[in-house]
Amino acid sequence: MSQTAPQPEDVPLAPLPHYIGGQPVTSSRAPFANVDPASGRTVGYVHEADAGIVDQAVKAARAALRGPWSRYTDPQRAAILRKVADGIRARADEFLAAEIRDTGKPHDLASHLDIPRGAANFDVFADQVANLSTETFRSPTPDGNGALNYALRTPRGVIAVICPWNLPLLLMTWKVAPALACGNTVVVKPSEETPSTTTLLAEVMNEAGVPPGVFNVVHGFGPDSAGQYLSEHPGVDAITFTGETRTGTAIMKAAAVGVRPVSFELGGKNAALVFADCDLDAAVAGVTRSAFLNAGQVCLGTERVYVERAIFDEFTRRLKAAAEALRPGDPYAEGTNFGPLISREHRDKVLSYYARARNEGATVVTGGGVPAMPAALAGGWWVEPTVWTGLAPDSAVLTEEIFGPCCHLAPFDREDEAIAAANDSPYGLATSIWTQNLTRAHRVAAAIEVGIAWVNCWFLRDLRTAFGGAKQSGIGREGGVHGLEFYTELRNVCIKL
Ligand code: NAD
Ligand code: 6OD
Repeated sequence: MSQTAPQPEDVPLAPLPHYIGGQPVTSSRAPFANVDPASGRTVGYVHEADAGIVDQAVKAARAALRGPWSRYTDPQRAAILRKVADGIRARADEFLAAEIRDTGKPHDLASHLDIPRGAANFDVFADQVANLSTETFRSPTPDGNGALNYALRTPRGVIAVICPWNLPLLLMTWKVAPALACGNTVVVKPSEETPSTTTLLAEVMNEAGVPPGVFNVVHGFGPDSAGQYLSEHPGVDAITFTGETRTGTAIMKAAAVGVRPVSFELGGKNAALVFADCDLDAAVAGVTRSAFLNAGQVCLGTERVYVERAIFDEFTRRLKAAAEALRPGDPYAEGTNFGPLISREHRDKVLSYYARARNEGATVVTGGGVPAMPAALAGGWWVEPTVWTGLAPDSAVLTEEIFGPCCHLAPFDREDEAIAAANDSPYGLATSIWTQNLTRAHRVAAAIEVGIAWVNCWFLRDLRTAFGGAKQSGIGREGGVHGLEFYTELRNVCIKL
């Protein structure tokens, strides 16, 4: 993948279209601006769907369910998904440029995580569906002849896929790949902040030979726009959503009409537990990554760190140094490893928590403001990586999801005290535990109320494993066969022998 910034003439001038039935489609609502978060400049425009466009997309997806797609065998769908993966890899530079333009994230991050994982998701779910089995039972009957029960997996139908902006291609393909692997059709609503890679994927779907109408894209916002119209549309059979817990609540109300199933990956307020017996270098590096990767805009990111008192001062000193070594800058520049926040609105929200922490008497170990950036980036949505100590446990800074590059460090004396503090949250997405005591690692991992517990690592993902949150961090699990449970319906067939 090249590391050259795209030239101005590469910036699309025509608004990005929706994709319906394999064709680009425009709409009559005024296009909305696509802003580069690194510079604050408008770099393109995007068509916004009205209710009629969403209806068209859902009908195209429904029609495609009855078309050739319904006759593809599992291995045939797997083969076509592998072509989609290859298609992303063949156009990796375009995906990379689009993702960086939409998010401002460093080239290094997008080229190592977002784009390769976007492709890998199709390979993984191709493997999963090619090896999928169902249960059979030979059952006793009163006449002694018995009966054979077996389960058939059928696609759920038209799936609405509503996506966030933080890892746009990665998180969208994480849903689209299993949905298509199971024979469903999809209508995807990317975030209004990051419309580009989903639109590019529609082209790749066509190139890979995915039948028209199987993959549809509608652009727009949430309320009174594409998101609401899609989640309320009666032609949608199931909704998979990643985003804020509050948005999930609105979508769940829409899904209640028609009793449609949902799969939700929602917010978090994740805790790291750092014990005095940890490998300190690894723990500092791991917590630095988990608090500041993608400028803290990772649902799995750490905003609360509990550190055993014996190493608290040393850990704080080292985390401060690591935060101060991060290099914000041009996403394409050598050495840039810290990007901007996604939007002015999100920057204002994060800065409001920075102000609140100061007002509540936090010790600002580092950061807390807006970095001085060179002129070309001065209009972007930058904030400093920030570390606090000294806040009361019930502070909003410690109970609400900020989704920015910041974390609070608090000392603890006993393991049970650290576990209780970590669990004192309405969220339960992920945790990371740093210790070299294996027995303690198993004990603590079992005691923390989360969907994902990492020991001596963070965001180390095997895509076949279950992914999802406890409490208000989600409903259901995606990943591996667990995702396939959501994207299929089981039909039991009972044959009297
Ligand atoms: P968001 O909830 O604001 O938006 C997500 C999507 O929902 C967007 O496409 C948006 O347009 C749409 N939307 C908004 N209101 C809607 C409505 N009323 N009806 C239908 N659709 C609507 O989330 P975001 O700001 O894009 O992403 C950040 C959030 O996502 C954070 O809370 C983060 O924790 C969460 N997230 C969770 C995971 C996870 O796996 N648990 C992963 C990534 C992000
Ligand atoms: O790695 C994944 O599979 C995944 N779903 C990551 C989510 C990251 C959230 O921001």
